[in-house]
Amino acid sequence: MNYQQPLLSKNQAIEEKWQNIWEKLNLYQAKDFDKRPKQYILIEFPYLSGDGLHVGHVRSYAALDALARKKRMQGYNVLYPIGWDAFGLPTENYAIKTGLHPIEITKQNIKLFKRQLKSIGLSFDWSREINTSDPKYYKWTQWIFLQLFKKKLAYQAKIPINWCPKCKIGLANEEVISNKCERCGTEVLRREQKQWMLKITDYAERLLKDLEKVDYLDKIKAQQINWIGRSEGTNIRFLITDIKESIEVFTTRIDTLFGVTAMVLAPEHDLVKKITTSESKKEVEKYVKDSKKKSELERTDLDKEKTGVFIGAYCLNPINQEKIPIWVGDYVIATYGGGAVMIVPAHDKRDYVFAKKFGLEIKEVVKGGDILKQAYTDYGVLVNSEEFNGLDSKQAIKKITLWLKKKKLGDFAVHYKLRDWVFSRQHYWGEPIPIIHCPKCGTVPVLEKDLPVELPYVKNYKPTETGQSPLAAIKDWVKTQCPQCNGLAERETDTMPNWAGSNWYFLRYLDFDNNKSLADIKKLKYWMPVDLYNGGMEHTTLHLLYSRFWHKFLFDIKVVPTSEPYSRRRSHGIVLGEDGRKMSKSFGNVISPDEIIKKYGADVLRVYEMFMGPFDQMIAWDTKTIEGVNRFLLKVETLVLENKNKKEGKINLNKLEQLTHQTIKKVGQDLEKMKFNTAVSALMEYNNELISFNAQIPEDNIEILLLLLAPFAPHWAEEFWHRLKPQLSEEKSIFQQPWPKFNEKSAQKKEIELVIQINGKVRDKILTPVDISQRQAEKMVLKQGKIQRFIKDKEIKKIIFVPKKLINLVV
Ligand code: ANZ
Ligand code: ZN
Repeated sequence: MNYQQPLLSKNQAIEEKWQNIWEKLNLYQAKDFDKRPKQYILIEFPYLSGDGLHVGHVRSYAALDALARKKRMQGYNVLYPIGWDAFGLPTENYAIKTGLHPIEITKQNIKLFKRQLKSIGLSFDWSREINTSDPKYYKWTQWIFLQLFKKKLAYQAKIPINWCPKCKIGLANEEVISNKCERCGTEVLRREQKQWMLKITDYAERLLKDLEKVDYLDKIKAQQINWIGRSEGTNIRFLITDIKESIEVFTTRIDTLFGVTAMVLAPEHDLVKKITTSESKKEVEKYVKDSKKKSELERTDLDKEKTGVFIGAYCLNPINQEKIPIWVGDYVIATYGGGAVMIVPAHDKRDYVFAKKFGLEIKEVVKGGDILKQAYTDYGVLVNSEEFNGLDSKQAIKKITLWLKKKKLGDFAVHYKLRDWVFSRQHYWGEPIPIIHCPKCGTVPVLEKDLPVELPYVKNYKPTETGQSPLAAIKDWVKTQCPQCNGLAERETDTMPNWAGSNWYFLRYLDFDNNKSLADIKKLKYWMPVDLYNGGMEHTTLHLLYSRFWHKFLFDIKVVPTSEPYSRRRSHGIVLGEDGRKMSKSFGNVISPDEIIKKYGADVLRVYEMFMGPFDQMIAWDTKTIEGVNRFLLKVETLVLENKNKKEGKINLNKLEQLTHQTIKKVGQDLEKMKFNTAVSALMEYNNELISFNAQIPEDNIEILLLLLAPFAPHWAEEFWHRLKPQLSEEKSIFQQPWPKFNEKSAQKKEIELVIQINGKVRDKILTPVDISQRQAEKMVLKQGKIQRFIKDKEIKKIIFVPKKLINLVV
């Protein structure tokens, strides 16, 4: 394609020149305790990899950079920091492949990312750079773990975990996508293993409720609400016949209690072994074994056929002492409610299918549908329910629950879908969990003064066949002294998941070299909460929820001053390949920012990514549009360089003023609302209008154009600011200029184009004052030579006047 190279890209040295000057001037350093109002703008720090930056990163970094730059110009003390999310599997896998040490790989990756970020000219405060794999950093990640342990929010449990046989690692539910390992795509298995768990469920209610306090995108809030999954209903106990045990279930529809015709236990339920009769034993055992191979998703998929086996035992319906057969069925989740479900085929879809398949009774107890055809799942009026007949479902739920409560057989209950967080990884490249196992004292925390527990050097990073982390093979690291009894003890060899370091990194930026606490409380008080946090939608139920949980915990132990970490959360859409597919090496459609910068310069890349589409929507890369952006910047260049040489002509100053103030208003407001694309198009329009005057325009207007452009195309704006003012020292940056103020009055239209029609046909247009009256308009119109020629000596029969729009003469 044939395009004109913009001046700046012809000379990349110009971009570098300004980057160096900005660095020398310390323009982007945030100042603790400064009197200006603070503004903490946070972008999710990059997860390091050998592939370097992606144009997807650039979209969100450049967007927040534009905001940070504008806020500085508006007089805010802006903190826009950056660091490295450095622990995790990709580095470890690369180490296994190449034999290089993860520390070495991390160093190389940081170097690569840093070079790329700097080449884009982002206004990060580099003095606060952090790295989660630095022992000085992870000392505090371990410290937080110890506090969680002391408050019993970190505990060990033997649980069925998702096990990736290829990575040889336990995965959290969130890391399993359609029953495949998120990282390598291998089918995930179930396996019992002792794991460290974090009790995020203790915070479920607050994580849900406090969403009211924050300004998150609606879809982000909705995802968190669903993930937490709060559900109100009734807990109820069914006594088992013959033995002194009972089954506890949770139901949201206790109004259907008289319609229960079976009980189904999860295969993992403790009672299954205990109460299965000898006739059913063989079949039940096989069923339980087979179900362990299935994923939760497979088990609960509504479209999959329901399976189950009668275990031979019965329980009693507490409301009428009816004998209820007990089954085992794998669509019941072991870890929700009580791990058992009372089956009401008439009023629940799954139960209906289950009952049809196994010939269970379908007993209608709520009127409203045709249960011969399908389950009736809505509320209605109770029937076949003895003393509760005639009540509507809502009343019945209350009354029946109170009845159960009185008999001590049940009560109102709230359950959450949220589970505790599996916090162990059997891997090398993560924070060691600071725990010591002592044969005498049990599980003992490492003393705080002994933190950090540093990762020892190993030769082989491969997880062991037993599934233990490679740390387990370093005998002299594992062997240690118990801090309580000084006896021989062993270190915990599991490490933390890579979410650990990213849970609290935004706090460390505020006090990155503090060795006494994770951050000084005064600094935290000054900067927190984060004013704006941007990151991917894929992090909504993982990182965003986890970090809110840790923050609330830190708030409870008085380490941080706010109960929520982020006041405002937004999300960017991903950048797809030119073919509309997700960028991926295997599709060969990955675009590196390096190649674009080489071809067009950093500012074209930045402006293009702001302009490509609405920020929160995903969008395909498009070379044509980038050419258009290139031309736009070229036109700015021409305007700046040639305005002085233009002849002085007649300029409609009213129109110019109006246009200027409308643009200031639009660009400012759109930036605040993160409508970057429309802000850029307003700048394009403004630029076109300035050119269209075809005469020399006042320099003020060009200054304003450059000031408004500066957050988007910083190098460009800075360079032309200085071209415009050759006497100005290079140390006087455009970014030290105040953001242009707009004047509402000036932005309002003073003149409009009135359309003149004759017999409904457009014949001419004239400029008139906005508030011109019909009589004045008539007078003006009839004076127009062109109109006179059309009318000649015809009689004007009627005049239609639409204020601010048109006048129509009927002749
Ligand atoms: C009887 C019943 C009758 C139900 C009816 C529904 C309709 P949410 O809203 O998701 O909380 N349930 C309870 N524990 C379960 C488990 N461990 N695994 C699978 N399903 C379980 O749903 C609560 C409902 O899900 C409960 O209400 C129970 O079925 C089922 F006409 O109880 B219901
Ligand atoms: Zn001990």
